[in-house]
Amino acid sequence: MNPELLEQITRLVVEKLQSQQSIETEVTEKNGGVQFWPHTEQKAKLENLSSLPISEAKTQELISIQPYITSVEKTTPPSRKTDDVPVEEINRVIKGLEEPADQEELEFLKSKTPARIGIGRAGLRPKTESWLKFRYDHAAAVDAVYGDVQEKLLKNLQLFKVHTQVTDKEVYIRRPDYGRKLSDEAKALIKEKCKHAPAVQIVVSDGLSSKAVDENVEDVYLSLQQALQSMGLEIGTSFFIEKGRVAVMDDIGELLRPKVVVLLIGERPGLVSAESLSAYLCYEPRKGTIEADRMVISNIHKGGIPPVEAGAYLGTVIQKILHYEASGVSLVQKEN
Ligand code: B12
Repeated sequence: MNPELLEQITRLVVEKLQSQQSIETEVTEKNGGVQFWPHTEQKAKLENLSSLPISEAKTQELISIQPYITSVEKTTPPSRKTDDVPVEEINRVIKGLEEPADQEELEFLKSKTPARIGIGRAGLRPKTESWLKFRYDHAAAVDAVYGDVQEKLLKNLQLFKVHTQVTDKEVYIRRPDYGRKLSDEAKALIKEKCKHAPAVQIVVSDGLSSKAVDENVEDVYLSLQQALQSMGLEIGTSFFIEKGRVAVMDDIGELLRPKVVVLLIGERPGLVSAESLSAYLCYEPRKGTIEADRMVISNIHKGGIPPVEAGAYLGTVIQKILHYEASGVSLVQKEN
């Protein structure tokens, strides 16, 4: 992506999120209730903010949240060979129920979820096209779990690679505890190469979807870097962990003693998206850190939270974590 455009987008998003945050703080202070993270309501908030005096029109043009995928055409990946398939076949929308009792209500319900509802059936079985689509999505999910992150991507982002105590993917799936611990070689390499005790340590891991990393990490990582730099926050030496789990951040905390660890990791694939990325955050993670002290921004992909926007948003969350010296439930408690 063009670095200037990236910087422009990051600046606009940070500006917008900061004004959004001040509005939320006002509302929360008035209501005095529990404050929830707003990232799942992004779209509605963006619409409501149209009267704010920041360069709205520009931002709206640059960032758009994609609607749920509903047609065969939109889910056809670019790499799939389409030369020998008629265009009208590719563009055909899965029809689903042929004579629903209430067409309008069904359309309304379908517009609210990416789940496979109202897809009809043929006798006792699913229709052939729904069944094929299911098989296709299932295969994509399996590929995402078993695949490897592209070396080229790691090279481009200058991330060196280390391993957990997991040897292969079968062990990874059966023994999550091994994926939460760094190997001895990894510990030595990290100690040798990384800056000690930075404010923010960014780590990338394939987790349960290498596809999620391939598709999204570059944009999230670059916009997160931009956001942190613009806030004057010190970033440590980033690296990649193969076959990692979320709690591996505790080992990283012990080794490097950063204030905040941000782990960009592939999510378990569902049948809607196999390329969804999460960013898990924790303030001073250590051995014995409880799950409630971690937090997550999930659903980062082109049909969910756009990666560039997620990177910028993460920057503002990190700023908050550093300010309150807490993350997760402890952060919410301190904030209130
Ligand atoms: C699997 C899963 C779980 C499993 C994790 C089991 C395990 N050991 O793997 C179980 C059922 C225990 C679970 C529980 C919860 N989950 Co959950 N979970 C997921 C799911 C489907 C996949 C996560 C994943 O792939 N992680 C990556 C892999 C590599 O991580 P891992 O190391 O194998 O496992 C760790 C993470 O999964 C993490 N984790 C799982 N859920 C959550 C939620 C939060 C808030 C945090 C901080 C961490 C966390 O805990 C695991 C152990 O360290 C996501 C959906 C998604 N699209 O991401 C929802 C999701 C992350 N979970 C969610 C929620 C709300 C929860 C709960 C708070 C539910 C509840 N009310 O109790 C709890 C919190 C658990 C915690 N660790 O703090 C939400 C988070 C929403 C948000 N953005 O804040 C998601 C996005 C689902 C959703 N769409 O609502 N979850």
